[in-house]
Amino acid sequence: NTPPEEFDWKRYFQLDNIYGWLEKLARDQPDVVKVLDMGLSTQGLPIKGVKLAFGGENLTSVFIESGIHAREWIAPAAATYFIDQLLHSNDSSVRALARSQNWFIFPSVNPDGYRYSFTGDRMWRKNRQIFGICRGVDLNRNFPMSWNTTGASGNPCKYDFSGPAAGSEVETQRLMQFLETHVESERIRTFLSLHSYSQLILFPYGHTAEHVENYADLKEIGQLAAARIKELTGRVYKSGNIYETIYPSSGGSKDWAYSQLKVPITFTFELRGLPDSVEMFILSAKEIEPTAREAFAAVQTIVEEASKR
Ligand code: ING
Ligand code: ZN
Repeated sequence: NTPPEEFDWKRYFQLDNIYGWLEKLARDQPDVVKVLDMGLSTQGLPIKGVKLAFGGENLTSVFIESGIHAREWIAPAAATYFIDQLLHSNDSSVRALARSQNWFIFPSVNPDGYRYSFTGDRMWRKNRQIFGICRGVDLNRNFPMSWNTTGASGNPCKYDFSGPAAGSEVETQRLMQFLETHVESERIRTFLSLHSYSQLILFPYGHTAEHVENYADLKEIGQLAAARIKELTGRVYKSGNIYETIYPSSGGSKDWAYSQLKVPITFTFELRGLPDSVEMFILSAKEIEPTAREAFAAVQTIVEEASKR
């Protein structure tokens, strides 16, 4: 096992290494970093994350969920980069950003799937729940928001199986419970989820082409975030609602957070690569740092812009 001192953004790390690093951050800066545990996965792994709080009264919070799909390894890697920047960047605008919010960041909310993508099948996406001869629920189709209406399968052998019922999976339940119990007390006003690939900055809805009430704001913020990335690394990201920009899909975490919990600013990132390129889910480790860096700049834009509205 890699000692947490050797954690970096030059290669992909397994769950134990990520958790070991989070624990070390909390030991190093106990006044700022708290390790949180949402509870156990289907196979009994803890779902750990951190709360970063530099102090300050009545701050709003940003919640970041990552790794809900196992094979999208860049997502947990980017989440850990965000944590590192928020704690250690010397850039004054990043320091101000870090202090302007409390941060809840969970790098791997599907730990069973993530582990299996290292030990069994690199292209695994779902959790590892057993259904006869097939396994796994697509956790990003399992939330109780227009559950199983479009862009999801009722077949447990398919990659987008929505589960036997809305909210059936313990990983979904842990995430919902954490958010339900913290959304008001911690004033969570921004919800972000990290995925790959496609270079998109997506907002609700996924189940209908109907525009959300604050569509104009989300569209504008998303476009500013994409412009920030273009300026920083030259990469082209597009922004829009899920339904019209990527594909119809139901039961996603962000649609649930937006509709049921009324979190007004919700985005899903689809990080690097592009469809039909050489690198899609299997993104070279050399890409971790630039991908995470551009995504973090986009997060900064989103949080700063949202606070003006
Ligand atoms: N894409 C997302 C997926 O779950 C998405 C797109 C995002 C759908 C948010 C619904 C909500 O299919 C990938 N690559 O996983
Ligand atoms: Zn995904």
